[in-house]
Amino acid sequence: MKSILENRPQLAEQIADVAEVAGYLWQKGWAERNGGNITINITDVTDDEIRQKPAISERIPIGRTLPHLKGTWFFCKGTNKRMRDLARRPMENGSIIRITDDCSAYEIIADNPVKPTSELVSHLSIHNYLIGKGSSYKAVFHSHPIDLVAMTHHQPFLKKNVLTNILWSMIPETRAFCPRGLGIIPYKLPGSFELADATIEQLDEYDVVMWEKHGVCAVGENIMEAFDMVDTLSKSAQIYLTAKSMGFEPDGMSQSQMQEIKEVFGLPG
Ligand code: 2HA
Ligand code: ZN
Repeated sequence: MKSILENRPQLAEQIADVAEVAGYLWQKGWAERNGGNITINITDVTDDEIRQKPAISERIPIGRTLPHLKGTWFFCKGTNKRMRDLARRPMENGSIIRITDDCSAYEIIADNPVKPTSELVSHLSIHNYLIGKGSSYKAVFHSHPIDLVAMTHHQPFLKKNVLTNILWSMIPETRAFCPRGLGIIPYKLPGSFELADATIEQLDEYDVVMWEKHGVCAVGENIMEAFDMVDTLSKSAQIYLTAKSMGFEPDGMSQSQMQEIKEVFGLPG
């Protein structure tokens, strides 16, 4: 069977990046079994032929209407598919969908009728929010980073910006490359509208949010950028945990040292 990626180098490159990141998520132990999901808005790299492609699935309701998704296409990891399989065979473990014109449903158009991720309502609600505010961000991913999730099992860390400050203070790079910090969402049912809406609220302020006792959700210009932010935060979490396991509370950089980085790097916030 001919893949939609054939003779479409830009689309193929984006899917290759998703596959590369899927491999990292598996190698890092952040994506057990079917854990985690990735969606990217590929509308910019569609062509007339893609836009006219007939559906290969029925029309599947999203469960809500997302008006900013009119005329958009996404690549999505499949529900119940393994991240490690997405890494090796992205078009067998994910699919390309098009949002229907009434913005309340989607149809799969290629390559295989693989139903998208169980967190699709969160992902599409986030894409709808990003487009609505004029953002150029195209990638959303969710995974289960061990160190960061462990830190959400401690109530004092869940107060606003407590984790952000601990993680920023572990290494200058985290302050510099994750300048908006880390939002926190109290536990909510996976795949629920409540989780989707709470995530959107936090994305107004943060590019990376923790779902308490579950995982991380990050957005970025592209999938590599979104992954790099979580990877940097996870590095900080590991430094914190390593210091604790050596028997001491890490000092952390001071507020004035972090302020200096903010000024020198011209960081937002
Ligand atoms: O897709 O991680 O939160 C599997 C999940 C749901
Ligand atoms: Zn999850």
